Amino acid sequence: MLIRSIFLITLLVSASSAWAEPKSSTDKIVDRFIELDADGSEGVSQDEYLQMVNERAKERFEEMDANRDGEVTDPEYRDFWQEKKATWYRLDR
Ligand SMILES: [Ca+2]
Ligand SMILES: [Ca+2]
Repeated sequence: MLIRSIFLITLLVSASSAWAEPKSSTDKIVDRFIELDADGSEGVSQDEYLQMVNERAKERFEEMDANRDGEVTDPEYRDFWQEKKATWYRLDR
């Protein structure tokens, strides 16, 4: 059943790519950027861009502020950095 499903998905994917040009990695990145266009103007305004930046910064801050008291202390940032460093640079020190 699983193999049959995988076969059907593969068939559908290859059939759809027969008439659609495969997207380059740049196309995919541009598509993701253009998704920031919240008002449908076909362009990303500074406000639309800053909205995304602010959301990401807020998420990052909440990740750093382990005890959720609104401040990131030395040990909190140290822990955050150690964890991120290991993920980003695949180091374990
Ligand atoms: Ca826009
Ligand atoms: Ca804190």
